[in-house]
Amino acid sequence: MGHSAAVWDYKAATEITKDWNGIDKVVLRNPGGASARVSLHGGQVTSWRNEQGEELLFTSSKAIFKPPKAVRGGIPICFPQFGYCGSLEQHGFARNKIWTIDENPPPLSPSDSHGKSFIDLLLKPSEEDLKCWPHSFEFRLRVSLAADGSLMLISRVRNVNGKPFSFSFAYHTYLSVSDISEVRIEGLETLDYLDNICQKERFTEQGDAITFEAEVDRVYLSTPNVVAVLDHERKRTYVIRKEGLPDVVVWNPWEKKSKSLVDFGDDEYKQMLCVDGAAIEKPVTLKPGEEWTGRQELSVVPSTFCSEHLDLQSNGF
Ligand code: TA6
Repeated sequence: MGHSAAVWDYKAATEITKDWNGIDKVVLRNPGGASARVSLHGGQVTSWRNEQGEELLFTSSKAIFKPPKAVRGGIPICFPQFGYCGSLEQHGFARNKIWTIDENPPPLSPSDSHGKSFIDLLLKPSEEDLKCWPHSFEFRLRVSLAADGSLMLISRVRNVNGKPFSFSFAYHTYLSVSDISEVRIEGLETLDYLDNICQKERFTEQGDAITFEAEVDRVYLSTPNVVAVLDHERKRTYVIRKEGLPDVVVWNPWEKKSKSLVDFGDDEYKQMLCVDGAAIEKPVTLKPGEEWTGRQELSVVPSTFCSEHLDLQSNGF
């Protein structure tokens, strides 16, 4: 590779190829050898690797790579509806659509570009979409990989409609973990959550970190902007920083639900955990011309970097 960081040509480090369905996919690289892959099918991040080439996102060995169905893994985007909270199909239609590359996006702050490999994608509703969700929008997604290997997703949804509209949203983030029974989440203690296993009944989380010994399908409410997922066995901590996303979805299908999913291996629940920055409880409402931004940054720190240092109370960015 022979590039020193100083002259690393980030633009050249962004490669566009085609997958076997002939759909464009983008590969982002950084000077240290980390990489990320983004498919234009759903604007879905399908891979995020560290400098050692280790995959940090889970993808099922049974995943179906046949559009329009979203691939079981990576980071599908739930928009304009999370789950079945509305009249649309589960998690909305954005994850099933073919996005385009946005050659001339409205500017973001310089720190969102400087020293990063990135790609800008755009989704606009088709005639078909407008029939089931009659609201004109422009959804701009920037995916960027920084020199420290962190992965940032910035979504900007603009209302280009004549009337206000509301939507819910989630970055459905499939994290790869060593052994789910050894994983804990810090930052959601004592918070209320809606339990999707109990008809969305509202409960309050105990005072301790969240651990896993059964199916979990919850939406944590009014969460801090930093949450940590500690994978002791891999001595790795995922740090999730977010903005404009008050809720956090936590999902592990465990044994029984895993068997009901065609594109998911029976035992794969042991190696994955979904922790999603989301806006669900209070849907986002945009007046004509208004724009919403939702940011989620994923980074990995060694587990020795214990949560006290993570300042889970900080405002994220
Ligand atoms: O909360 C996560 C969730 O809504 C679960 O209920 C489960 O259905 C999961 O998403 C996966 O959804 P999918 O439509 O991708 O099978």
